[in-house]
Amino acid sequence: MPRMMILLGVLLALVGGFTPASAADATAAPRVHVIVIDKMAYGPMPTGVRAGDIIEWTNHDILEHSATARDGHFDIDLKPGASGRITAAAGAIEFFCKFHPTMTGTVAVK
Ligand SMILES: [Cu+2]
Repeated sequence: MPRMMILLGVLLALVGGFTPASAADATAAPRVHVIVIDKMAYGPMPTGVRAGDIIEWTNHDILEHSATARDGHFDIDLKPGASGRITAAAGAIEFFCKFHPTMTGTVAVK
């Protein structure tokens, strides 16, 4: 009986060990967070963004816009229907539209 308990303990440890590992792998895979631009505005800011994830801007408007970093790290021109991507680094990503500077957004990246 004690042997059985040990075996059971080992099995549980293995299962317990594998479950978090696979869950960690799933969350570690880069995810794509889309910010839709429409009617002269950036759509809702994505939440839960992690370093290494992709942030994508998609322009659904009839005007050209941009996703331009405040710190100059990126400057993506987005003609109507166009998309552009960056890989997120940890911190606050602040951006605006260089054609319409009242359009602004900030994404928090962990
Ligand atoms: Cu714009």
